[in-house]
Amino acid sequence: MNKTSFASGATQAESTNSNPRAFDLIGDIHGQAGLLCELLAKLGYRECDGVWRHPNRTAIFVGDLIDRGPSIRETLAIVRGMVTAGAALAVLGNHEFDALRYHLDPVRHSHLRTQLAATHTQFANHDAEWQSCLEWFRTLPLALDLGVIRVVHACWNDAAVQGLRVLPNPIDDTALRLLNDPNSNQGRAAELLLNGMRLELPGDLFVMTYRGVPMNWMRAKWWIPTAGQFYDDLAFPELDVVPRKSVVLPKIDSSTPAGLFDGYPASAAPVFFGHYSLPRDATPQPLASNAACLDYSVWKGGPLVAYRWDGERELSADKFITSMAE
Ligand SMILES: [Mn+2]
Repeated sequence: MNKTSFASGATQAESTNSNPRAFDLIGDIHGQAGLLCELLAKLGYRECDGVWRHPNRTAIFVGDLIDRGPSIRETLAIVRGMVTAGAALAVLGNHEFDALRYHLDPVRHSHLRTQLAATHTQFANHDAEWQSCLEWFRTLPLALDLGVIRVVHACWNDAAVQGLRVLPNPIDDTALRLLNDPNSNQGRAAELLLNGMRLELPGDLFVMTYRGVPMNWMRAKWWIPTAGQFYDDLAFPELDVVPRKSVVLPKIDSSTPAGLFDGYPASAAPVFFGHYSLPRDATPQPLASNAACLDYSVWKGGPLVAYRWDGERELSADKFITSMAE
């Protein structure tokens, strides 16, 4: 079994570009190849022999390439072509992981069929190509630590990243089953990196989703230390926790998973992620000096968002670049 590092950057970060401080981080695409081409062109990438490249920069995709949009095959062809050619890096998104586990056991994961519908429809007469894409998903790391920056689909957590380093690349079926087991350490780590931090809400608190459905858990701002915060100040995207301002999170104690609720240290390398489907009309900006989300709901008509990183430790709102549907 090939035990190359699964989640570290050192062995994953092989690109033909020798400039270690010129990365373009690109948010969740969800099958919007037109917006992707427009964004790449805006960033100065050009298509040459079928591969989009920049002469001295590397693109990094934060995952969620598939599902929902009209041109999923083309999106995968572009991104995969860039990664294979060394013009880009990519991490696994929860949608790619869901595709892998669905195909491992379609009966057990029949609830994922709706989510995968657009992808399956568009690959309906291209089965060999889809199988090949699934094999490629197995080669994508769950996290990239390049030293100067970090990239993950939803949430960076040191312990979770460390715990997944020993897994094989490509992910074999045994490793996939482990990642899919919610009771294994690897399963919990994968859930955290791919779907982010969830907080169960105490008592009769609930969150109202944008669909008007009340839920007793919420996605939370993992880059902020949670102790002493109100639940409604930690909801992300910002939703109303009902009733408002009623419960403060308890202090971290020995029963709290180590490192989970400590926030993302201000001294750590900038971290880039997607996943959170932020409001499409929001102005892209960093969430902290060293944390930026690049998902502004492209699947709901929002912009495709990139961050042009040139070595800065402190991220800046003027370095977000977007492409928008007409
Ligand atoms: Mn996602």
